[in-house]
Amino acid sequence: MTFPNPLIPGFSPDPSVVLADGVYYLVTSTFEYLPGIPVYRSTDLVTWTHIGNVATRPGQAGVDDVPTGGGVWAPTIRYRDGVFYVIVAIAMSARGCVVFTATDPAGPWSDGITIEGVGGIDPDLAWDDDGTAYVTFSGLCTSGEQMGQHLGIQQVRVDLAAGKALETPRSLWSGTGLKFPEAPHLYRRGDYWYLLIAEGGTERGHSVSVARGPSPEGPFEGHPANPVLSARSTSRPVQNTGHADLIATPDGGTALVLLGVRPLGLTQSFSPLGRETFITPVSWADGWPQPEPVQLAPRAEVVEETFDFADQTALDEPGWLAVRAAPESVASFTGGRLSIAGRVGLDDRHPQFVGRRQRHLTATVSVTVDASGGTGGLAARYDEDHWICLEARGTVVTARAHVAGLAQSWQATVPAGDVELRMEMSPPPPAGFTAAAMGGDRIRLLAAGTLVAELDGRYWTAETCTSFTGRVIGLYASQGTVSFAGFRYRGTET
Ligand code: 6LW
Repeated sequence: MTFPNPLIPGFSPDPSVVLADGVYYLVTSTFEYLPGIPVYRSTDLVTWTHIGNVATRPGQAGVDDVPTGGGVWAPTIRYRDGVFYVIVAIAMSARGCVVFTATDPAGPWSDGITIEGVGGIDPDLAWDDDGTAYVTFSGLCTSGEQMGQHLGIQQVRVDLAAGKALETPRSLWSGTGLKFPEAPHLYRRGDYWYLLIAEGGTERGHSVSVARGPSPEGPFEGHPANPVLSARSTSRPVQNTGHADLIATPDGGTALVLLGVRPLGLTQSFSPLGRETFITPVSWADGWPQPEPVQLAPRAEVVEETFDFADQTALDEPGWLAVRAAPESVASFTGGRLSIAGRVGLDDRHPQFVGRRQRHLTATVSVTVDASGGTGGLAARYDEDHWICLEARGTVVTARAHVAGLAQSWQATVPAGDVELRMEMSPPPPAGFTAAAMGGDRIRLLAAGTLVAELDGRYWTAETCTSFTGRVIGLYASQGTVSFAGFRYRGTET
């Protein structure tokens, strides 16, 4: 089979996928954003629909106060006896390792039960023939002097209903010696149990390694040719490939669904859309999986989305996100418009912002805004330290760029009443030893059709922000009440 790549573009890290009764379901990480854990559905592993989210109600994810970069890390989705399970670590939160269940993956999902005794990240869930449930995870010290130290791949047998580990964690494997052995997944195939892991860290060293053993508890023997996949020290267009999950393809083969980035510029340095989901075919030799290097194959399509806020269900579409809050708690519908009451700026950890993932390197996003009663407009953010916006207030529009405490602004005057704010993103020029060709994407900020600022997007990328997420573009207010008549997104890779 050939696949489009990225498979799920834009802010879609740590994918996990399951096949249930002939249908594929895929989940990814969301960190401090809500709703948490998007669920994508496909019947052919090629075309995916975002059908819902796991954490849609207050308290399920418990990310209201997590530090930036914390929250929902690396969910695993599995299916057994008519029930879907999502197991996930809520990092830097008391929620810990949580299991959600649902009979319909579109939701609703359960409130989630914490599994006591799993100390780490990236939990996987697997069952052996007699129904024993195993949680295999990446041991990580989360407090004290050893905080942040990786302890290798560990495992516990668990009682899922009681939310308890049935033993103290056992060490399974520490990988080949590359840093950060993490993202374990455990599978049975033929006579072996396979333990797939990521190593090398989630940046350019990211790699996939595999071990196998006679039982889910091991002992595990590593593949002599590990890592079986890595883009490190290559010029491949898809870098950071790792954090993978194995899946059977519709034609009877195997594929690896995994995380990668698309770094732009002459030196392949900056990835505007963050970590995305890719897929690559896997062959089997001597009982070992051998993934092919990940190919770049963007879909030749133009995606156009228009949200008319006269339709009060506009925010029900599952792709809307807000920061440490549910989108519907940030915005409301009044007078055929979406209105946002602003209290704090975009540099706050709880901004009044609702947005959507930027999913294409070439994208135009625009809104129609009335800022006669407040301050707000259109923003693109990675986190509270890294964002850009077009901020309307009366008849003045200010373009602002914030990067790690550095700030710059540009101003324009616009007519009173409704004004169109627009951001245009496009890849850098393809060649030439120039700052532009070495940089990130080009970002143009326009108000009422007039260019207010043009920026090098390198400062809002996976490599320059530590927030683990991607670019989210949307509407915000920082003071008073700002109303929006519509939101338009147009994206293409061609
Ligand atoms: C995730 C770890 C990783 O838990 O990054 O890329 C962490 N892999 O496995 C956050 O996404």
